[in-house]
Amino acid sequence: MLMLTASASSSLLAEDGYELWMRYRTVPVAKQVPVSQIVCPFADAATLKAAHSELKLGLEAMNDRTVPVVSKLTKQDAVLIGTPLTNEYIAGLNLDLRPFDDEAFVYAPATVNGKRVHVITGTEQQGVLYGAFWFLRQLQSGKPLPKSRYYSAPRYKLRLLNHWDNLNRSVERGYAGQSIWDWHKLPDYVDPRIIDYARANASIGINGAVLTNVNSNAMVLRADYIQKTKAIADTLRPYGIKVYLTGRFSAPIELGKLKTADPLDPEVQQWWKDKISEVYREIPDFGGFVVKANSEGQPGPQNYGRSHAEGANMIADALAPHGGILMWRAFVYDDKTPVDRAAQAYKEFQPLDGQFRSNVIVQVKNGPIDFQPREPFSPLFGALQKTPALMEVQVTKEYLGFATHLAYLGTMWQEALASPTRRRGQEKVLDTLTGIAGVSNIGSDRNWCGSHFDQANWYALGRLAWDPTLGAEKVADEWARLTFGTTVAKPVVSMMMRSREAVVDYTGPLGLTHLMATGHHYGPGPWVDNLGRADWNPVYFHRGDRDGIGFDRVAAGTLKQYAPGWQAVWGKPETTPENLLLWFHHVPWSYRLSSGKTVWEEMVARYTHGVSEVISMRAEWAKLGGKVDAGRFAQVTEFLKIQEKEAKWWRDASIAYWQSLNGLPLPKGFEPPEHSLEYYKSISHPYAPGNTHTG
Ligand code: BDP
Repeated sequence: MLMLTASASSSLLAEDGYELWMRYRTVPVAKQVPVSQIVCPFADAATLKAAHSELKLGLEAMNDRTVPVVSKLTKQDAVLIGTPLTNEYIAGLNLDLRPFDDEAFVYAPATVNGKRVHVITGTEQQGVLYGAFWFLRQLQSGKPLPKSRYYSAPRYKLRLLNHWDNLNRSVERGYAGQSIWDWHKLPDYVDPRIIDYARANASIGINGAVLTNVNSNAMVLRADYIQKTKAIADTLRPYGIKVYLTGRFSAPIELGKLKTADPLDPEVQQWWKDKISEVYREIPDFGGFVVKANSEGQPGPQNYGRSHAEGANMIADALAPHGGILMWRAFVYDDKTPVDRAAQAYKEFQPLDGQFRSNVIVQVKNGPIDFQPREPFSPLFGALQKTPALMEVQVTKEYLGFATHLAYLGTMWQEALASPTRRRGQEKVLDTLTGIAGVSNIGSDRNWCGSHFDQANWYALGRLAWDPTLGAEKVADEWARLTFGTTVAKPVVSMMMRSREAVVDYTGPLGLTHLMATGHHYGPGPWVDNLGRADWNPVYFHRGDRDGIGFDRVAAGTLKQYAPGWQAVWGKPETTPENLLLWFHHVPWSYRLSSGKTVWEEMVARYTHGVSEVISMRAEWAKLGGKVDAGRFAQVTEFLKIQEKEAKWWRDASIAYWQSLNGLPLPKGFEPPEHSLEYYKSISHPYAPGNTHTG
C-alpha cells in the first residue's frame, strides 16, 4: 500500500499539500500521548488493516518512535482496535454496542490485564476505521482524549462525493487538473493515489463516490468499463466507500441498440434489469445510480411522455433486488422558458411525492436555482414528505471563483442546513435529509483541489454530512489545525469565516444571483442577454432597468412554494432580510434600507466591502509568513493577489453596468470603475477550465 511520507521534523520545509489534513507531524514530547503498540489480532481483515496501518503511520510520525502492530497485549499504553468479534480483549470488556449503527465508533480508555489501554471499537470494522481516524485527529489537533467512553455515529447514511468526471478525464466544472480516474489504464493499473483518496474520504466519513458526470455517457456501462469500475470499487472497499455511477437514460438505445428508452416498454425494462445484474455480478456492493434526466438536454422519461416518477421507478425496480438505490436529480427545467426558473424543481417534483419507489431518493440542490453564492434553501426540503431527499451542494467553486478565490463553503452549507423549514414545528432543513452529496473539487493536481484552501471544502463536506450540527466554525478550526497547524489556526479560521460573504459581496450583494459570464461562468456578465433561452441570461435573473432591480418572486408565485411562515417573512421587502432582498423583490433604486442608504448606495458599498475583505485577508495571511511552510505560503499569497484583482474586476464591471441602466452617480467617497463598461464586456476567456458541458 502506498503511504504518505510523513517527514518528522520538516514542518517548515516547503509542502505541496498532497497530504491534505492527514499531516502527521512530530508533537513536542511534553504533549505526546504515549502509545506503545497497536493490538489488532485480525490484522489482515481489509478494513482493520486500513485502520491499523493509518494508526501506525500517524502515531509513529507524531511520537517519533516505532509502534508495532501486534496480536497480544504486552505493554502499557497500547491501543486496542477491532470489533468485539475480532478482538478478544475488547470482547472481554463487555461494552454494550448493540444499539449502535454499523458505522458508529466508540472510544474508551480502559484497563485490561492491569494495563492502561485506549480502546477503539464498533459493531463493524467500518466503525473501527472511523474511530482510528478520529483518534489521530484528536492527537494531531492537540485536543485532549476523552476521560470516559466517547461515542460517535453519522447523522446520515449517505455521505457522498459526486464526481463530474468524464471518461476522457476532463472534469466538468473541475479546476484541479484531470480526473483522478485514469479510465484508459484501468483496470490493469490502478493509480496508488486512489488509496490516498480513499484514506482522505474515510478520515472524514465519506462513504460513497459517484464516479462519473451527471451529463453522462452510456459507455460506462459497457462490459469493459464495468471491469474498470470494479477495479476502483475493489480499491475503495476496505475504506467503506461504495461506488456509484451516473445512469444515462437513453443507454438502452445507445448501448443496447433498442429503438426506445421508454420506461414503460418491457424490452427497456429488461435491458436495465440485465445490465444492472451484470454490474452486480462484478461489484456485489455497487451503490446504485445518479440520474440527471430531462434537464439541460439530457434524455429522460419526458421524451416519451412519461413522468419523472415513471422513469425513476423503472431503474429503481431493476436496482431493488440487489439493494441498490437511485438518486434522481431534481435539477430540471423544461423546454419552455418558465415564469421563474427558481420554481421549476418544486413544480415538477412536489406533485410526484408519494409516487416514487422506496429506493428512490430525490437529489435536490441546496438552493432553488443553481449553486449560486447566496440563495435561500430549496422549497423542496420539507415539502417532500413521502420521498427521501438528499441535499446536493457544489464543493467545486464554479460560481465562487474557481480554484484561486478563497471561499470557505462551510458557512454557506450551514446556512441552508440550519434553516428552519417552518413546516413542522422545530424542523430544520437538516432534519428533512437522508444524506448529503457534494460535487467534487478533486482532480489530478498535486494538492488535489487546485488550491490549499479548497481542501477545506472537501473536509467540510464530510464532516457536515457526518454531523450537520457541528457548525462551520468548528469544522474550519479542525481543518486549520490539521492542515496548517495549531498555532496559526486562529487567523486561518478568521479568514475562512469571512470569505464566502466577501465573494457574495463582490459578485452579487443583496440577493442578486446568476450574474456570471457565459459558458465557463468565470467572471462577471450581468449584461448578458443574448443566450438561447431567456432563463440562461443574467438579465432574466436581475431584472434591472432604469427604475429598479430584483426579481419579484411574490408576483411570480414562487414564494408560495415555501411554508406560510416564510411567506410572511419574505412576502414584503420590509420584512425580508436584506441579504435576500433582490431575490424576492423588485424595488426602486431609491428604496431605503435599514442603514439609511438606498439600494443603489448599499450595493456600491457592499461591492466595495467585498474587495476590502479580500485586501484584509491578504494582510492577515501575510502575517503568517514564517509560520506556514514556504511552499503553501507562497501559493496562497499569489492566489489571494489574483482574488483581489478579480474581486475588483467583479465590482467595477458590475457597477459600470448598473450605472449604464440607472444613470445614477456613485455615492460620495467611492472610486469609479477603473475601465469603461465596453472594456469589461470585451473581456473573453475562451479556454477557462471546467467548461466541458455539452448538454
Ligand atoms: C450547472 C453546471 C453544469 C451542470 C449542471 C447540473 O454549470 O455544468 O451540468 O449545473 O448540475 O451549475 O446538472
